[in-house]
Amino acid sequence: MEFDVVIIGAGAAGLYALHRVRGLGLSAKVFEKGDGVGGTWYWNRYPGARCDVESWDYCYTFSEELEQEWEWTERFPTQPELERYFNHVADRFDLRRDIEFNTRVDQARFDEDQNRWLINTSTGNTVSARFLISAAGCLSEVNTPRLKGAETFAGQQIHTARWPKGGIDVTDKRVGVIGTGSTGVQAIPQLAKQAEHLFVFQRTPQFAIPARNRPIDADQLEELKHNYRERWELKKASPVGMGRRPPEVSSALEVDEATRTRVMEDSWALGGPGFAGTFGDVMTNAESNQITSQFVLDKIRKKIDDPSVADSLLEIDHPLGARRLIVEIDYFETYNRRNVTLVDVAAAPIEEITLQGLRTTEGTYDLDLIIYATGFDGMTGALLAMDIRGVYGLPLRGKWANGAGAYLGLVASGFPNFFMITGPGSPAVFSNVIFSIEQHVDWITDCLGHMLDHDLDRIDADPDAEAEWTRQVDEIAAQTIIGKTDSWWTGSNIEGKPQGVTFYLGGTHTYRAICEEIAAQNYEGFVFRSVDER
Ligand code: NA7
Repeated sequence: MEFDVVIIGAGAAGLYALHRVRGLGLSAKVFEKGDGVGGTWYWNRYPGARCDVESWDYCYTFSEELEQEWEWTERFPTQPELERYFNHVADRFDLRRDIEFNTRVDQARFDEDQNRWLINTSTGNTVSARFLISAAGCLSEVNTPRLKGAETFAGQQIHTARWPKGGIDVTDKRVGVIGTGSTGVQAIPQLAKQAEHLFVFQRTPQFAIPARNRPIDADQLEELKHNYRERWELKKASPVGMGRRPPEVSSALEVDEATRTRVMEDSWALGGPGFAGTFGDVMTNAESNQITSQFVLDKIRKKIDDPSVADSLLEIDHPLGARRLIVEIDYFETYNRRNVTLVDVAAAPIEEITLQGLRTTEGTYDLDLIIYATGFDGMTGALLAMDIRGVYGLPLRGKWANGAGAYLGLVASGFPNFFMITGPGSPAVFSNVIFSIEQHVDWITDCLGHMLDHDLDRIDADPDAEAEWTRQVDEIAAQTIIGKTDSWWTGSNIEGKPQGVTFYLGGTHTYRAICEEIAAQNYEGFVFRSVDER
């Protein structure tokens, strides 16, 4: 089978890419390894799973009709609601007929002579395409640590991103959760309500801000719908693609203590991920960060009854925002329940999984179910899980052996006609990712339109332009607190992975302007070949 475009993945990125590519009159096929659409929101079905970006920001903006007809029901949408949304989008834009479900892309090779990509799938088929677009996702390759003895465990073990559709009944079960990142923090309060006993194995305590989730009533919905276009302008001007206004105080240090406290109280009362922007310099000024961090620690401590548990939860070794700020609902209060035990596995590391449960250096825990809320091989995991080969058979795994990068995060030199949506070198997950996805898809499809209009049949990135872009990405990351703190953002959660921030931290508004400028400058830094040169 031959297509103009093959798209990998039917999540938020793949669905929109398919819609736009069709608009160019190109034939397209999407391969999706799951049996439904939604990507992240298809896979992450664990109890409590919800988006920690507000529904009115975490949605497509490309269709005003879609905005007007879809009715969000909560400030932070749950996984089922998001899965319904993406299914609605797939149906509304008639996308399903070009999606092949239950099909993984295993290998993609660029055939120099044919100037086409040859794509092998898990169903044993090979198809060819002029253009290949990865919409494989930044958080789709799961990370399950290889713990000694895991294969001997008599109970059930599951990664949160592989939670079964029918759910898991934890009633009367002794449940262990490994991991207290965004996922663990969402799942733990829900699991605690049902489990006979819940053991939480925490290695690194983290900051978490109350979500202050709430239903959206009819009046608010009306207002939201009325304001979508205004929010769109705000999102475009925002460094993280969110439709909220910039902080009223640019630095915690430039106001008196009373004002500072008032601003922090207001921000705390508002809750949600915007807390990192309480002051304009929380992420860049150590003193401002310290003041804000201390405020949060004091607030959280008041929620926890047992002071020693509070100590374990609050011995945080990094500045606020240096790891992805967690948004929580009833998380800290959950440790006041009698059926919940916090186990500090930094102090007493996990030694092994046994037939009956889990053993740390200080104790044994009998368990019926072990839940790995241990995250993902972010940014590059899904791309490198496939065997992607560019010119002269160059493997992407080889190109990125010492660190991943691509020109604008869109095209990796040596991999012609291959675009990455939210690839390494773009703002990707350091933003309202669905808004970044739209920006990438729009840029890519405009670029394809340019190629069609000008009889160009190949695009690649100039290696020098790519190297210079990666240098800029690194330089900006080195100036931030993020680059100095271990987390999945720096790849430190995956053994053997090259360390470093692989996303552009200069702000999505700046990034968008750069992408637009480069396109306007005849796609400076990209190398095209015209049909006549073949
Ligand atoms: P994260 O944020 O990577 O969190 C994973 C958690 O699992 C974190 O607490 C880890 O501790 C812990 N972990 C991982 N391996 C181990 C082992 N071997 N032993 C003990 N604890 C371990 O993933 P999430 O799924 O929560 O969130 C990912 C993103 O999804 C999030 O940032 C949002 O963007 C949505 P560690 O911190 O490494 O000590």
